Amino acid sequence: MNKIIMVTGATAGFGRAIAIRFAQNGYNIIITGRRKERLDEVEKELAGFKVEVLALNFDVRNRYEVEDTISGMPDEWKKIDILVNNAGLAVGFEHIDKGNPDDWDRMVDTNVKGLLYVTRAVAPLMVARDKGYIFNIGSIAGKGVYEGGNVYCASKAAVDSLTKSMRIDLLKHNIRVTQIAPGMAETEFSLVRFKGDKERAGSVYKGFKALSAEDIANVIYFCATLPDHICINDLSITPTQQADVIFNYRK
Ligand code: NDP
Ligand code: 8X3
Repeated sequence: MNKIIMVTGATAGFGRAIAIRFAQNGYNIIITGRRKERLDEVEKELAGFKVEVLALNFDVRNRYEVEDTISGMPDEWKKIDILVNNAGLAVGFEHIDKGNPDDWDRMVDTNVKGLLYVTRAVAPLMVARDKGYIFNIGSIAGKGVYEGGNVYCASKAAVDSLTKSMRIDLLKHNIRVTQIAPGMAETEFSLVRFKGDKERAGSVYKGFKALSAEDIANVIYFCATLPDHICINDLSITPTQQADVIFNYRK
């Protein structure tokens, strides 16, 4: 019986790369996302690896949709070995006095509440089997702050805090919990943050070699395949030319 991994936000970036990395290694995959066409494309791509794929089209911000969709999965898919809470985004870059509260809602609702809703639906399935592994995708922006990062940084600081707390709560159930905190990685992240402005998004990654989605997928695969008694608690991963959220060397 193949192991099962569920990856939220698998229609792009880290989520898609993580799904592919685990499919290459024989895991059955549950992928989720809002964009149905993209989900269908990734589903087809994964089927090429001769594994089972379940594509779930929901918005992590919608608590009832999350609960109904996950509780409605066929029983054989409920034996989730690994959950990757990856769906998330930054929207906007304004100073706090000029920020758009709609952008703030999107970030808090997705990065914090969405992660909680999915965890609340999946963790009991792991507790019932007394095993499991949860990865939360935080950010180095959750460990330090930068100008204009305000609400995004706060949402990722919440992920940092929740990860530590979940590890304690799930300790007696043999469930590993790891935070992955990346620095700058070239995905659709900046395109979303700058609301479709390709030039501005592209300029974020100029003059140095950014991380790729595959880099993050490889690190997660490494953690997940360590012996069961080892739990990597927290990993900050930056490009070599990025020291932290402030210092970044560009040629
Ligand atoms: P992408 O924009 O490339 O991918 C984001 C994914 O999240 C998409 O699949 C998107 O799918 C999904 N998503 C967003 N909102 C929702 C929602 N409400 N419900 C369901 N799915 C949603 O960005 P990344 O791959 O870079 O980002 C993945 C995670 O990594 C995020 O949590 C981000 O904050 C974090 N991160 C990114 C870094 C970077 O530099 N790229 C660095 C540090 C952390 P869809 O739109 O189809 O719903
Ligand atoms: C994204 C990383 O440094 O661009 O979470 O904020 S950073």
